[in-house]
Amino acid sequence: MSDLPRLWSFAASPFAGKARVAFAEKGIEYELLEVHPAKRPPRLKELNPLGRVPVLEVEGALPMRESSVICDYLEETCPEPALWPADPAARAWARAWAKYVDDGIAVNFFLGMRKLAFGRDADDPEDITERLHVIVPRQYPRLEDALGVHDGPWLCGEQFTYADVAGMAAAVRIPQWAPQLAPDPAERPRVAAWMDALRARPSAAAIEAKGTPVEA
Ligand SMILES: N[C@@H](CCC(=O)N[C@@H](CS)C(=O)NCC(=O)O)C(=O)O
Repeated sequence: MSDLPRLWSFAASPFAGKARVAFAEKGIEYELLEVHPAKRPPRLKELNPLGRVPVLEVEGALPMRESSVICDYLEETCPEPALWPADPAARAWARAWAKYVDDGIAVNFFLGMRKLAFGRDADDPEDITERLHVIVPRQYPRLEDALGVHDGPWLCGEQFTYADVAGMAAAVRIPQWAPQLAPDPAERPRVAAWMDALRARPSAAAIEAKGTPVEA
């Protein structure tokens, strides 16, 4: 086993994807481990009692979970390039939009896809995917306004931040998996341009990254 940080992940996970994009943006070398979402190895549960990815293992340190926490750890241990604004008020703006994108877009879009791929829970309504997916475009008007504050290209203007990293998985996967949910460039030009710009970054490739399989 190498001394590189180890990221537990699976390719379709938006939150593991967020961590993978952060590693790519920082240019940090790491080892990527791939778990099967339906067959999670016991070691993952040891590292994260919730059994969720992403989890970051660093030699000699306690395991780290929660994508935003992992991003903060990367920021603190590898400050360049900075992915949070230096100004505290701008940083607060970025943090709030990162959370909005996580909760409003990523959770609803990817949970809807997961229900489609792995089936509904017993108490889910039959149209659970549609119910989750209808929430995604409802976020676009607010995002359109937010992107207008600095006039793009990113949520904090010229600086690419974790608020943008949070949108990368959806920007890559929506056109592949549910193109009907993509923003209409005529109606939401800034959101459409933002997603185009996200997909054009080299770190977008990290959304497709699959690691070394870990058997359950
Ligand atoms: N808030 C967490 C969410 C993590 C999360 O929901 N991970 C999903 C994959 S995207 C997962 O492993 N879910 C499995 C489960 O809930 O059982 C984060 O940001 O890391």
